Amino acid sequence: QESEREVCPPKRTKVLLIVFAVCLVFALGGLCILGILCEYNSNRLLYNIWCAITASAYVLFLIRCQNSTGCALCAIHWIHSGGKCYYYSKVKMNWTQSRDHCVTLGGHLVIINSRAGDFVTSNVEETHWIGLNDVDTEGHWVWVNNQSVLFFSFCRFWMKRENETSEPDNWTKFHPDGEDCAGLGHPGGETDFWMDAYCFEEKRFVCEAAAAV
Ligand SMILES: [Ca+2]
Ligand SMILES: [Ca+2]
Repeated sequence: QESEREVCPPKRTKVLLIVFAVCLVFALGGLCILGILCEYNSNRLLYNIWCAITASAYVLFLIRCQNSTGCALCAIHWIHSGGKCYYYSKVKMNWTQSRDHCVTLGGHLVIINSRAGDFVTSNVEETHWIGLNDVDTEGHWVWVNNQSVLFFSFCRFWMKRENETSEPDNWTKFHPDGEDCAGLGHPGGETDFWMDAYCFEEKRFVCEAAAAV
C-alpha cells in the first residue's frame, strides 16, 4: 500500500523554520557560553571539543540547506526542482483516480507549461498520467487548473509520427469515445513525449505541488 504524505503547507513550514532557527541560536549561544567558561577555567581540551562540535553542527546545517531537497522544501518521497515538488506514484490508477489522489496528497496532477516538462519526463521510465485532458470539448486540451496548453508545450511534447497521424489522435479502436486523457509516452517504451490515451486505463502518475519556502 502506497504511503500517503501531505506536502507541508508553506505557512506551517515557515513556523517550523523560525522555531528551528530560534532553537539553533539558543543552542549555539549555550555552546559559546560553555566554551567561554571552559576557556576561563583553562580547560583547553574541553573548549576545543565544544568548538569542534559547534563548527560541525553549523557545517551540517549549511550542507542541509544547500541540498535541493533539504530544509523540508518538499515532503518525503517528493522531488524538488525549480520551486516545485514532484511525486511519481508507485501504484497505477485511471486518470480520474490519479487526479483525485494527487489532491489528497496536497498537490495536483502535474501541469507542464514550461521547461519543467523536460525535468518531469526525464524521471520516468514508463508511461505516467499528467494533468491534461480534452474530456469537456474534444480537441480542446486543458490542464487540471483549466489553463490551456501553451503553444511551446503543444509543439514540443505531443508525439509526432512521420507519414502517420501524430498525437493526439483520439483513437477510437477500443472505445467509441476516443482518447481524452494525456500521458507521458506509451506502455511499451519511450516516455519523453505525450500521447492521448483512454482515461480508464490504469497508469502511474506524476503529481506536482509548490515547494515550501
Ligand atoms: Ca480526445
Ligand atoms: Ca493516442
